[in-house]
Amino acid sequence: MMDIDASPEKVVNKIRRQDYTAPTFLIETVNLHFHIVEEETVVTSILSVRRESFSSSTKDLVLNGEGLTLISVFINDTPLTQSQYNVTDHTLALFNVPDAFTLKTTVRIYPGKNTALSGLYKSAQHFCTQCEAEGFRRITYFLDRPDVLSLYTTTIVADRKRYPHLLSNGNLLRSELLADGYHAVTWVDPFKKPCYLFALVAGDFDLVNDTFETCSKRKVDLRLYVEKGLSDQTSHAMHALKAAMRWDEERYHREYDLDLYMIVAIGDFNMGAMENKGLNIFNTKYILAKPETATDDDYIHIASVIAHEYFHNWSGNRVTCRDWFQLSLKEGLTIFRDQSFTEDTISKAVMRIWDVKALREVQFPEDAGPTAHSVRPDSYIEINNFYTATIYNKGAEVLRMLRTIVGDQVYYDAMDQYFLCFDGQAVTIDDYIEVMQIASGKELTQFKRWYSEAGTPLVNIQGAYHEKTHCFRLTCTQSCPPTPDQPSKLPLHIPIRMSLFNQQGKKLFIKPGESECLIQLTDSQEVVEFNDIDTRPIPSLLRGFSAPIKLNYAYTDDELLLLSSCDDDPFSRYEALQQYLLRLLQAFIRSHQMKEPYVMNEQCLTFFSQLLTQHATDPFFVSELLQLPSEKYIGEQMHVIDVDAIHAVREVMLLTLSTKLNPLWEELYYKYDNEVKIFQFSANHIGKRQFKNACFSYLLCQAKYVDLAMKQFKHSFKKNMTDQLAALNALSHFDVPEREMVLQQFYDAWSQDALVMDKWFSIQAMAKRKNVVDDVQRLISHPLFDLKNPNKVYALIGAFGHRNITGFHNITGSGYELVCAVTLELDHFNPQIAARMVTPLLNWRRYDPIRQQLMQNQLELILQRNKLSKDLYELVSKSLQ
Ligand code: B3K
Ligand code: ZN
Repeated sequence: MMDIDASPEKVVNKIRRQDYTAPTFLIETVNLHFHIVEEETVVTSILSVRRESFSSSTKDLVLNGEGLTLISVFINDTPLTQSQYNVTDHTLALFNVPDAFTLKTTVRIYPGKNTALSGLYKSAQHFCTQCEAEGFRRITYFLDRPDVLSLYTTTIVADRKRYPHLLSNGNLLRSELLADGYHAVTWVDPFKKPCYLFALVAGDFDLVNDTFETCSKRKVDLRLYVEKGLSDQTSHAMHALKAAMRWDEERYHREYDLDLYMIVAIGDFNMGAMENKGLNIFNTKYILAKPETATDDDYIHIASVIAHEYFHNWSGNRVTCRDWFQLSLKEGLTIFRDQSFTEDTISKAVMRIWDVKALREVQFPEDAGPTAHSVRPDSYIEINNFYTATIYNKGAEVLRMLRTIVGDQVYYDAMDQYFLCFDGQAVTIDDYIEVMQIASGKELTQFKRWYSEAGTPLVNIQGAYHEKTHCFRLTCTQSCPPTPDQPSKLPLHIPIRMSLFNQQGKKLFIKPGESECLIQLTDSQEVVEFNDIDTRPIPSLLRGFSAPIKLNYAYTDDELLLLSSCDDDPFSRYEALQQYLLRLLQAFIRSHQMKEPYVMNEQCLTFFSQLLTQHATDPFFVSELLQLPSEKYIGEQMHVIDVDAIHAVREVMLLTLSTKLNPLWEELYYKYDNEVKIFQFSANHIGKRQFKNACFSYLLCQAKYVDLAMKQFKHSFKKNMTDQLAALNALSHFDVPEREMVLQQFYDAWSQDALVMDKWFSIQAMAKRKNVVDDVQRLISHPLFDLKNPNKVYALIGAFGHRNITGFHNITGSGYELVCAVTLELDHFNPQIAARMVTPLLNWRRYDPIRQQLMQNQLELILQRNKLSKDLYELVSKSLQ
């Protein structure tokens, strides 16, 4: 291993939370002028600057700026001489400035050459921006930090034919025609904002209009801009937007504040979307949908991202973050809000299960690995590395716990207070908790440890029933494993919702009239007693997944199966069955490793067949119950992740369920196929389709059903992407001529549709095939693959590295080599995407010695690269430390 002891701080700058100081200067107004021509853009900025703190020893103003060519700099209309300022790669320092002044700078930038997709860049023929976290400094010199809030006026000048739509934040002030076919448009944003929320778009789009009447009867124009010819794919997004606007009024009393809400869909975008004030910029993936090209999952994710960005208007924009360590203040809160929205509008049960699955498969491993960090981190090298599942999803879970602890009514009242108190300000997580504490009258000091301690807590609960006293006693012990820089942990405030069931599956009263209670753990060990319990009960613990923890309770198999059929909390019912299945799989894995035979028990088969008779009550929920624990989740429970054993036994279990219950799967498949013949986007139809395709995928464990898959492929062709993709996916794992045939047909039908082609790439990257690495390598050279387009990289390389466990971890190491080679290439031009690709390698210590060595070799290769980005350096060096 190479010497990486040369402390990272010396190599690159580490930013620490404790070093925060308030800005010495504020920028009250910002007047921007963009002159866009093909090869370059000239940006003139006029800032009214005021000294805020007189305590600083220096009279200089240091602005951030990256990759800018400075043309001129004036203070109060006087050009500065060389001795009055200094420019470096990252700053513009102005010496000895007055206490209040107007600063005018003019810079030249090259959006067409901006491949990092941060700042102002070109996507297809359009210009667009991405400023969060630190992209604004790539547009003009500025105090690029979220606690500098300013009023913006933006004028854009560009060729009228090529760029008929010139957009920025706020309301339109004027537009005028200029000489030589140019036009100028000026926007004014009446709300103060940090520069990360600035946006500009220039291009030729199809425009879809709608309106929304707010709760106080104001009319808001809704505008959706998409690539020419795609306006037939916008109705779902528009519908979701209006639903989200209404929901936020009703649930959180938040009304929209501008006359205009614009969304622009862009094909080249590093993330999902961005909440710029009044002008959201979206990845096309989270806007465009029609039944023949988008799956039900796509529809659901679109609604959730649309809602997420809309909700940011209050949680993020009106009340923003003081510094980037507070990122979860807006992201955790907004995820929690969008999760509640999809729970209310799609399915409470299934959305909760999906959210917990995502947390366990992505956030738990992150929290147990070398890049583990707390929800409010203490330091970072590259802030873009901190848009993580911990900040987003664990952050959301922390707020969900808070709501459980203070109660719904207090929570929503406190949220009103929060928005009222801090409107127009940049605040901290402490400020937020303070509001909750005052509103609830509850002491939340210990609860705040959730923000400072990394790692997933483990709660062991032991139950003891005393026949004589009719007392049921639970002994709860909490602990949390060490994480980087945090060798020992203090106990957390953990809310555990629970109920008791008797052996017949009947829910018991814990107190008169109450059948559920909330245990609030605060010590390392605590005992909770329930009296007057007639017979030994079965506890249903952590209902609704009331805390982001791992919980152990020594249930018998029968108890788990009883809860799986009787628990009235859908999450706990799902969880009981998952635990039962996990146990079976773990036993199979042990046998597999000892080269001993393993057989499926009858009890499980009987349970599944009974479950299948309950489809009618909620097919969507039942389709979730039918899912086996994922390979990732099983792996997470193992000390050394044995990818081959996990895959082998899981496949055996799927095949056994498939063959043993064959008639049932068939019967139900045809029944539901018939019921959803005509596509409808409704919770009811989605549920039925999910159920039908769950039956379908069990059938397709057997090669004899290839014909059925061909039939579904043919029937759904150009009609229904959910069914189409289910068929393509099923066929992609078989070595049969039909596989090539459908891949070709799919390609021929959709080669012009970039988003559908992403699916085509992903399906092949995720196939359970021995030579999948060769397929991925070959697809990298496919004419439609483009390393510069993030969606393509996520679709092919991301799907392979993150979602094809056996393919990526194949024992030759060729999967690792491929991903590392692509990562290094990406790092030359888009470090943010490179950092996303390298993550499946970071937890290398969890695997067997051979794989460990192979992964470590690749990581070292990356670290040896000259001119490595801060993004990759931070992740890889932490991983190797
Ligand atoms: N706030 C943006 C994420 C920006 C990521 C910058 N690397 C989208 C969102 O979370 O809503
Ligand atoms: Zn967000």
